Amino acid sequence: MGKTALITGVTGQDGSYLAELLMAKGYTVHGLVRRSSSFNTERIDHIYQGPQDPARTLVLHHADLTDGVALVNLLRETRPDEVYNLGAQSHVRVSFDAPLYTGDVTGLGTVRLLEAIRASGVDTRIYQASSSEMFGAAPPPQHERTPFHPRSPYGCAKVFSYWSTVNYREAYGLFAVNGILFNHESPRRGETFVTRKISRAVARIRAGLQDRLYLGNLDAVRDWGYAPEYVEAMWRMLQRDEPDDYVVATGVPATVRDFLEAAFAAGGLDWAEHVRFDPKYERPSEVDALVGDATKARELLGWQPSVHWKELAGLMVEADVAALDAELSGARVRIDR
Ligand code: NDP
Ligand code: GDR
Repeated sequence: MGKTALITGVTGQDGSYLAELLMAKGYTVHGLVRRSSSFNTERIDHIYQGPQDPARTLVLHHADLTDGVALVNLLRETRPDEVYNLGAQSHVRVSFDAPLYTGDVTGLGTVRLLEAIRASGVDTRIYQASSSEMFGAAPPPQHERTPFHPRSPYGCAKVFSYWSTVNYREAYGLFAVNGILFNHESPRRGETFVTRKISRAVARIRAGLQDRLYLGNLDAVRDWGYAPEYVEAMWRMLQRDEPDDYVVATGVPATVRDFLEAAFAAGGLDWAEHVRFDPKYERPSEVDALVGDATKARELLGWQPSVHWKELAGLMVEADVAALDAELSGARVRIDR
């Protein structure tokens, strides 16, 4: 019998890559999908199997991280060997506009899930999607022992979730781990995060559908990796003999301006001709520089990234150009990279 996993946030960037990875390893994957008035399963449509398929290995369930009873019921019903908590209000800028909602989903949602594990009595392991945003103002390079100094409601909620995960490990002996992941991107990245906003704009400017791109702070330094490689690290953390916390990062810094320049160059464009500043995209408090030291993940998980920011910019532009070309030529496109 293969293993069973439950993924919250299965419809998101990471959830979709993780579901693919686990299914390829022979897992049956249960995905938590929240109710939406329009379809929100685009990233997993290509691996979806209908409820009538007797051999299906991806099963979707409606629930929500704000609904603790639904989480208990879901745990009892699916009895997973592994739980991956990727669900979150994950947009940092939006968290300033919706701080309570962000705290509820991104912070308390984790405790609801941890309590659901306890209440259901299911013997399982849990991965918590912690973030480099927890380091916030702490200077780089950041590693597992760097003190947290979050700079947004999102970062604060993630710190709460981080410590709750550690606390359930210490208090109840739960196999609970934190992956402290630095920014990771892909052609499936949400369209309002800066890398994807840029790669989509390059494709649209080339096609004559858009002329200007409005951005905020171009000086921020980030450590951008490739999402499919990062979900592999999540899985490896749950295969260890002991639960622990790990930084996952490339260690290679770049500014938003660097990424912008590389992406526009990949599309044969000069960014300065098209990009304009809009203060709307600035944050009330910014995280200036995140650069991770993933030595522990390399040594204990044997994990190493191979894709860095410049190559990432190129592959994201290539994917958005191809997707737009196909869309404009009338074909239906599936983002399956
Ligand atoms: P996405 O924003 O792409 O996906 C977030 C997922 O959470 C979506 O499936 C979303 O559903 C779901 N979700 C939102 N609200 C709720 C809710 N109330 N109940 C249940 N599910 C909900 O994020 P990523 O895939 O990029 O990131 C995955 C996780 O990793 C997140 O927790 C994020 O904060 C964290 N993280 C991400 C990093 C990155 O660089 N990508 C770095 C470090 C941490 P829907 O599709 O319906 O919106
Ligand atoms: P981040 O990613 O905040 O690091 O959080 P995002 O891509 O939103 O911002 C990165 C940097 O770019 C600057 N920026 C802009 N950002 C956006 N979104 N839109 C703009 O127009 C723009 N202009 C400049 C930002 O100020 C920032 O400095 C991501 C999310 O995936 C989190 O969930 C995750 O935890 C962290 O990465 C690690």
